[in-house]
Amino acid sequence: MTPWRGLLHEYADWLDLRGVTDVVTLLEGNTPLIHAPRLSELVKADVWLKLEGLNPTGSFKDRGMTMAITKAKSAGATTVVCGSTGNTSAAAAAFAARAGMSCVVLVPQGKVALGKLAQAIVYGAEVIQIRGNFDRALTMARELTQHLPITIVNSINPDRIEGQKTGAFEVVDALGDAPDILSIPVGNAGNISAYWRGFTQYHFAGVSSILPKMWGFQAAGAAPIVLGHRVDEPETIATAIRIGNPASWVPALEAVDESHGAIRAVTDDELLAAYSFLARNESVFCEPASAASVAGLIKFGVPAGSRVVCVLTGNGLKDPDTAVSQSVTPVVIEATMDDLLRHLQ
Ligand code: AN7
Repeated sequence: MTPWRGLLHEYADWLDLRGVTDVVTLLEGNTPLIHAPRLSELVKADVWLKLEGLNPTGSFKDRGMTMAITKAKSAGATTVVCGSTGNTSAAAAAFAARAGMSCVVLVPQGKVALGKLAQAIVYGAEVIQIRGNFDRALTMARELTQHLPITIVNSINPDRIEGQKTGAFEVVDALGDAPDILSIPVGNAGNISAYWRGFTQYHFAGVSSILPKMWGFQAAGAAPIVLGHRVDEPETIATAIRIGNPASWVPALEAVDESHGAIRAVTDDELLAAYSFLARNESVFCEPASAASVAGLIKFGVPAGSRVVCVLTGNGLKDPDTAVSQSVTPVVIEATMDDLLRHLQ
């Protein structure tokens, strides 16, 4: 077996690699698709989990970033920028460092999970916290490209979506066909659009016999697509998807319409219940936003016996504050066997 060479090499025949001279990769992709026996039993379906938290920077963003940074570098760019709720900035910082490029990230002050902020800083990006939310950060990142010679690597950059569609390829490659339902958290709505592109591309090339229904889930406090209007002050514990005006709103709706899917909302309580369920029952520690895909299945149910893939977009270690604050604080005892036995009895 030849070792995994990263997405741009492995899926070269399926990607638009025009103009690419030098591939920037951290050997992203090839993430596990694991069966979820307890969740399957709970929802009476055959549920699988795509562990995107096992990418090099701990989220699915690496798929789009290998492509975006590769293309930017090939085009001669030396600096990239993104607005981010955290994961995009971690991935941009890492791939930019690998490419020898500078990276500027704009993040909402106080609303980025600690691990993600740490990543962007340690990878050497210029991290700027703004007194505003993600939507404002994205607007500023876009505007910055008018003032400085800098390439934007948010998902409004088409190279991002092109790279992220490989998630769908891997699902089909692992299962031997597309699932009946693909369940996925929705924030800026790039990933649901990217998966749909991947599934349709494979299907029309004859690789899969079916197309999945695309089920997207937003956090109830940040659910513009569900509500049908922009949310000016989005709020949710799942800071990754604390987004009120998704850039890929239109393609996401197309994916849902064409696939006969839906975008619905789950509350923070529902999402946190799914987050704990996954950790305790499937030994999968994802970040809160990722659990929206599972919370949605539990809340709305699925047709009996269907095959479902939930995309768990990011690693639970990214957000230690939520993990700890949502759990019982570990007890402290004297360092004696008496105390230990007393506590355990
Ligand atoms: C873990 O990092 O928007 O619907 O700036 O980090 O494609 O936006 C992150 C989004 C889901 C939503 N799960 O995906 C960012 C950012 C996790 C995420 C989403 C994000 P999109």
